[in-house]
Amino acid sequence: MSDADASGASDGDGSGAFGAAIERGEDVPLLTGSGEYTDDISLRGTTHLAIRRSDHAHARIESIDTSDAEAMEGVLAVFTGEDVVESGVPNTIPTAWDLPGLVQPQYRMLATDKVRHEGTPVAAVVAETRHAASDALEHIHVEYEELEHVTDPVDAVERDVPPVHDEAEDNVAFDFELGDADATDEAFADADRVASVDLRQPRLIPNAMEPRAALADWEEATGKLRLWMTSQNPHLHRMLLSAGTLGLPENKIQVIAPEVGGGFGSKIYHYPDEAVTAWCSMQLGRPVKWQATRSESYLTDCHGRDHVTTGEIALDDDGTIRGVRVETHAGLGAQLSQFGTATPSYLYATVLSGQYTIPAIHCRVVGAFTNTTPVDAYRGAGRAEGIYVIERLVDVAARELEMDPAELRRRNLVPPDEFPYESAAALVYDSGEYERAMDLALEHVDYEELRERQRELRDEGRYIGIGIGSFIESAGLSPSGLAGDLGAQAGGWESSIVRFDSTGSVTVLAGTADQGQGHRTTYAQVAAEELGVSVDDVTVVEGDTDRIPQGMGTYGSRSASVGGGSIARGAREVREKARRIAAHQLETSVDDIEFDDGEFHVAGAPDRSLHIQTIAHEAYLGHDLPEGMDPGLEETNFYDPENFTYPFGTHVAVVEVEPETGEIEIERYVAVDDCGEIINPMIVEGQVHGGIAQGIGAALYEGAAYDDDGHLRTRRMDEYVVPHATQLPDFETDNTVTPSPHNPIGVKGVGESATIAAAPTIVSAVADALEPFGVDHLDMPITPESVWRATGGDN
Ligand code: PCD
Repeated sequence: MSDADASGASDGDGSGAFGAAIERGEDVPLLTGSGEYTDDISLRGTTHLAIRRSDHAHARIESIDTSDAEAMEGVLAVFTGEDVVESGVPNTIPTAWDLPGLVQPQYRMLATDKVRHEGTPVAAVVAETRHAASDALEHIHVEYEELEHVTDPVDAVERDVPPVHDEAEDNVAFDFELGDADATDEAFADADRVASVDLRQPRLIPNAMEPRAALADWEEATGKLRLWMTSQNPHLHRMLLSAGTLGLPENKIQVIAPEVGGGFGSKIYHYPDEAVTAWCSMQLGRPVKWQATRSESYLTDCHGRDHVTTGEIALDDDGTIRGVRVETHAGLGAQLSQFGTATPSYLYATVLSGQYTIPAIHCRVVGAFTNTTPVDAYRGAGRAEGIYVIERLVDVAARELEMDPAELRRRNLVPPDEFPYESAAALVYDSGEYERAMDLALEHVDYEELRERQRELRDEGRYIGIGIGSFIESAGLSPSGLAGDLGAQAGGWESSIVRFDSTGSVTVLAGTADQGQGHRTTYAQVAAEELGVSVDDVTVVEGDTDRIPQGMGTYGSRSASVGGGSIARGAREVREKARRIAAHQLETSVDDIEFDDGEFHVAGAPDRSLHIQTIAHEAYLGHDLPEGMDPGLEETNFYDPENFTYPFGTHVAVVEVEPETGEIEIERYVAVDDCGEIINPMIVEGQVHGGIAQGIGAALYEGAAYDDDGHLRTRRMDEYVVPHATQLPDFETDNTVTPSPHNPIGVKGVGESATIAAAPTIVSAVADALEPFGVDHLDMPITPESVWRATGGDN
C-alpha cells in the first residue's frame, strides 16, 4: 500500500496537529462581533423583502388584493403566487429523496390555490426599507375560505378529514416497510416474553441562534444570480434552486454561506423564502434581502421528530432478544421537505437494532401529511427517533424480566469480534467495542454502589433514578451508490481542494459548510498533520460555490469523516507530488525519500533534505521539476466513502424525582462517546455538551404544540422552552477510541451523537426513579405535571 492510501490518524509527519486540543481559531471574530453573517452584508441599492404568510392552518385562497400595499410609501412591488407562475420559472420546491409509492404534491414558492399550514407564504413585498416592507404586509387583503384542518399524524390518516393534498386522499404520503415481517412474527411466536411501549416523540423546533436569511443579487447583464444565505450546504442549494425552481443553469448561480449561526438541520433545506428572495431580485434587477424574524423561524424552519409509535420486543427468559416490531405514524407536515421522506424511513428504521444482536426486526412507517410546518431532519434526525424506541424497549423489557437494565443490555451487545456486523435492519456496522464504552460509563457513576444507594434512599421516601442510554448512529450520509439505491436524488460524497502556494502556505477549500462546528480548526489540523506544516499555515475556506466548485455540505455528522477524509486524501496526493519533486532535486529515487516533520530527506542521510514548503516554491517556479511533471502543487479530491461511520457510546444519568411536586433534578450526567480517532478533543467535547443539552431539552422541556385552530402555540422563546444553563448539570465526558477501519483518518462523526443518547438516557432515568409507582414510561417532554399525574398526584 502506498503512503497516499494508508489509513490511520497520523500517518503524516507526526507534527501532532491531529488529536491536539487546539483552540478554535474562528472564535475571536465570532465572539467579538466581527463575524460576517448574511444580514451584515450590504450591497448598494439593497431592497428588503417581507413575506405575507397565512394565518390559517388550512384554507382556500379566494382572492388577494395587493393594491393598498402597493400604494404605500417605499413599497416597490407586491407579488403573489400568480405572478411567480406568470414569470414562467419552473417554480417547484423539489424533494430530494424518493420512496416507493411516494405521493409528491406540488410545492410552489408562493401558494396559489390553498394554504396548508399556518405560515404558508402567500405574497411578497419588496420595499426600500425593512420596516416599509413589513408594514405593508398587513395592507395586503387576502380572502380565505377556511377548511377543516388536522395536525396530528394519526388523526390525519385515521379520521375522516379533508386531505391536505387532493393527491393523497387519506393523507398518506408513503407507507414504508423495512425488515422481515414473517421472521419477526415467528420470533415473537417463539419467544418467552413480549414487552411493548406506546410512545410519542414530540415535534421539536431547531432554534438556531441566527434565524434564516438571504440576500440575492441578480445581474441582468451576465444573467448571473449571487445568493448569500444561511446554508448548511451551498452546493445542494445551488443544485435545487437551479433547474427545479428558477430555471437557471448551475454555473449561473453562486451560493455563498457566510458565517452561519447554527443550523441543527434547519438550514439544510430548500425553502420557498430564499427562492422568493432570488426571484424578486430577478424581477426588480436590484439586490433583495430577507431576514426571518424569530417567530417566522418558529413557524417556517422545518420542525423535527413528530412520531407516534408502538414498539414491541420479544425476548427469552434469560434476556436474549429475539425480535423487535415497530409501527410508526410520522408527521411530515404540509409539504415534503427535501429529506422529510428519508428521515422517518431509512434514517430511522435502519438503526432499530441499536447496539444489540437482534435476529429479526420489522418496522412500518406511515408518513402522513398534516396541516403543520414541514418536518425534516433535526439534530439526530431519524437515528435519534430509532434509538429512542429501541432503548425504551430494552428498559421496559428489563422491567418485565425483573433484570437489571445494564445487565440486559450487556447480554445482547454486538461483541467486538462480530464486526463488520450486519444488522437485521440492513446496516453493516463498521467497528465497535460497545461493552468497553458501557463499562466505562458505569464505572464513572459507580453503578453497583449507586443501585445500593437508590435502594436505601427509596426506604427513606426519596426517588433517584439511574438512566442508561446506549446508542449507535449511522453518520456520514454516504456512500453515493447506496444512497441512490434507496432513493436519494443527490450524492453522498465530499470534495475538497488542497493547495500550497509559492510561499509555502496552504489553502484548503472544502465542500462542507460550518455553522459553528469548528471546521476551520479541525480541517487545518487534518491538513497540517498530513503535510507537516503548522496549523497556522493552513487557511480553510468553505461556503462559496464559486470558490469551491463542488461539495455536498454539512449534515448527518459527515464533515469530519467525509470532508476530513477528502482533505486527508487530497493532502496525501499533494505530499506525494512533493516527494517526487524532492527525489528529483535531491537526485535520488522516490523510494529513498523519507518524510518527517515536513522535511523530505534521503534515507540514511538526514542532512540531504528539502522542506515541503521549499518544494512548494519550487513547484511554482517550475524550473527544475521531474521530466513531464506539470508545475503547481494542488489537488482536487472527490471522496465517496465505502460505508457510513458508526459512532456509539453509553450515557448514564442520575436524577432525583420529587413525586409531590413532580420536579426532576439531574444530579449527574456521564457521557462516554466513541467517535473513532479524535481530531480535536476540545471540539468533540463541545459537540457532546451541546448535543446533551439538546437531548435533555427534548426529554424535559421542548415540544411544539398546535392549538385547536391549528395555530402554532409555541412560537416565541418564552413559549417554546429550551433548557437554560442553570437547569443543566456539569457534564462528565469520556471517550473510548475505536477507529473506523475504512475511513482515511479513522474518524467517526460526533455532532449528533449526544443528542441521540441524551433523550433516552433522561427518560430512562425518570422512569427508573418512578419504578416504585409502577411507571415504566413517560412521554417527552416529561414535565413536573406529567410526573405528578403519573405518580397519582391528581387522584
Ligand atoms: N470532530 C473531531 N473528531 C471526530 C469527529 C468530529 O474533531 N472524530 C469535529 C469535526 O471536525 C467538527 C465537529 O467535531 O468540527 C463535528 O463533526 P461531525 O460529527 O463530522 O459533524 P459535522 O458534519 O461537522 O456537523 C454536523 C452536525 C449536525 S448534523 C448537527 S444537526 C449539529 C452538530 O453538527 N449542528 C450544529 N453540531 C453543531 N454544532 C454547532 N455549533 N452548530 C450546529 O448547528 Mo444535522 O443532520 O444538520 O440534523
